[in-house]
Amino acid sequence: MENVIYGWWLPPDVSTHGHQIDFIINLVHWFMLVLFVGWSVFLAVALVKFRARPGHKANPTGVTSHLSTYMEVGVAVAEVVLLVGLAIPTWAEQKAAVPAEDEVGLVVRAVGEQFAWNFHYPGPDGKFGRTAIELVDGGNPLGLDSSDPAAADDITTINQFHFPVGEKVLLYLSSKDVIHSFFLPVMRVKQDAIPGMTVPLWFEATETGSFEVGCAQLCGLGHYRMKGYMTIDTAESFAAWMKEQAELASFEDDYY
Ligand SMILES: [Cu+2]
Repeated sequence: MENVIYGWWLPPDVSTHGHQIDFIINLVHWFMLVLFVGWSVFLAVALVKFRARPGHKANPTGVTSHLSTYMEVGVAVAEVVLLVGLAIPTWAEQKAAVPAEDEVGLVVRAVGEQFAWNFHYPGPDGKFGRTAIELVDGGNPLGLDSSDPAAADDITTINQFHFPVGEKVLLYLSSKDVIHSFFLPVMRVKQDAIPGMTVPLWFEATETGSFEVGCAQLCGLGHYRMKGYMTIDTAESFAAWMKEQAELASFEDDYY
């Protein structure tokens, strides 16, 4: 899928779990439409039926049957079913049951900052190098400690997030400064990035393509330009991109 143009409804869904979220969003919207029409009709009928008119005084008592009470109880029951039967199980599956690192195809870190997304890949050794806040500077936005052997093959990018299709991705989310919100619209992923906390997320893509990474939390004056690029690759193109990034990193090491 290339060059997605968002339509009037939800963006395309290229995730394995997104249909559950879309189902709830659609169901709640239809439910709200029914409620809106129902209450609007009720209001119009009450206004006309109980109004003051020649020969009649306005009737402030209104409806005396118990029908509206039963309807309100019905609405409350439907809302409980939505929450307990649908929303909580969907949430639990996605947020509480996070797969272990050896069950996923890729482990990656994402760190928000004013106003960019930094990504940190552990490289072929599968180990993230040490990072330290005092090492953060313009050329090293994640504060990667180059004296740590595990850091030697690590890849870091700014606003470029690649991952392979058809494999689970485990992402550790954090923030360097203020609260941001990591938003992958087409993956149906949105999670606050909170300084001092590392929040695990997981997802799996069903299609390749180029999409956007947004920040869904007003995080400062530059919030509007806090935008990254997400590329869902085939396994081969992901490996090629990793190799390219590694070459770029070693070139930069030699150069500077
Ligand atoms: Cu932000």
